[in-house]
Amino acid sequence: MRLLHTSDWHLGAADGERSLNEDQRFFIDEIIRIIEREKVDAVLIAGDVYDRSVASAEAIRLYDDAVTRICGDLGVPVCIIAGNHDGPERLSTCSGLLSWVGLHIAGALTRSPQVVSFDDAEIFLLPWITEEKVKSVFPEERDAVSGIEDAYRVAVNRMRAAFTPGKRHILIAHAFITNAETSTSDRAAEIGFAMQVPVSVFDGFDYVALGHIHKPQDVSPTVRYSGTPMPFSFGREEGQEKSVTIVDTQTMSRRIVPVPLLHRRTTITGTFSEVLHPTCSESERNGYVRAVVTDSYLGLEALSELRRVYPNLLEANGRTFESESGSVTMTVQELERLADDPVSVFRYFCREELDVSPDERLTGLFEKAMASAEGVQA
Ligand SMILES: [Mn+2]
Repeated sequence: MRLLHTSDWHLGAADGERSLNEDQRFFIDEIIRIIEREKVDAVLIAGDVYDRSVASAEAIRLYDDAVTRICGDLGVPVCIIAGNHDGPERLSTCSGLLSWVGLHIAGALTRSPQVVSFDDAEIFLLPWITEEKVKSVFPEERDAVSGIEDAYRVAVNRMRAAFTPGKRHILIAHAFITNAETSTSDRAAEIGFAMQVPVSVFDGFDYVALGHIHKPQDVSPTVRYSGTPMPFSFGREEGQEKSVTIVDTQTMSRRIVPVPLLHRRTTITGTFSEVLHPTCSESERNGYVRAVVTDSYLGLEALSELRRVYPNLLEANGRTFESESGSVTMTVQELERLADDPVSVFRYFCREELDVSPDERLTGLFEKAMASAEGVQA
């Protein structure tokens, strides 16, 4: 059978105040097109379906639409595990009932392995776990578990003991494997070494479909991160091609199928004049842009000039007065918010143009002047 492995959809994610719903709707359509074109028999989503444990209404609509089309319209089963961003109970609402129609969801760890059986393959579902979770589900193992690696060994050993001989054994998991390469949007990766597990905990499976790390990569010949279907950060993720992985359980060969993006992500660096006259492609200019201006301070006028060139500008970074070499990053929303609050504009002006931080007396005088100007207008 042909399995499509994807992960980290982070439905409901935003960049600052910019909603990414449109981008997420776009990649869902693309993935559905790939499922049809590649004649996929089952879809594996390896955690972080949602960006937050209490998902927004719009995020739930996206999810509902995606699984209804895949499971319902196409009749292709979907196996989902909860990642660290998902609310396990919310994600797995009615999971017993939904498995009747081919939507298999593992929200929280259970004592007996959660497994979906197909003709030639068994798919084991291991949701995001912590050391404490494993100790509470398997109290008899309490003394044997010290650290996350032990916790994984306990959970995965139960699965290996349940293998049906003669079938392929596939695992879906959401974990930080030692030496995996991270991106800026891998927030959980910052938790550090205590959360990392060696790849050897997954020995014995024919394929491990991982989620959690956003860059697509092989961790071992049988263990792979599919990566996210779209970039969520500037920096290292800008150059990554996003994709899904298709695994053939007969040959255990796999193919990486690129997922096109609605908006690319690009950092444009240069003097203000260079940034205003970019040499980048149209798709980069019209995508999500971070402008890094090396020779001037950015105010509202500069921002509106930048926006004329970059319709989807998300971040602007300019020089600061505080130190000669320093720079200050502001999201577009922060700069826009300045426009709604005259006192903030005044403070910004004093800092940027006069190199002083206005004290209370000065801001008080400004407010008085504002009030009297408004009085004149009224
Ligand atoms: Mn995660």
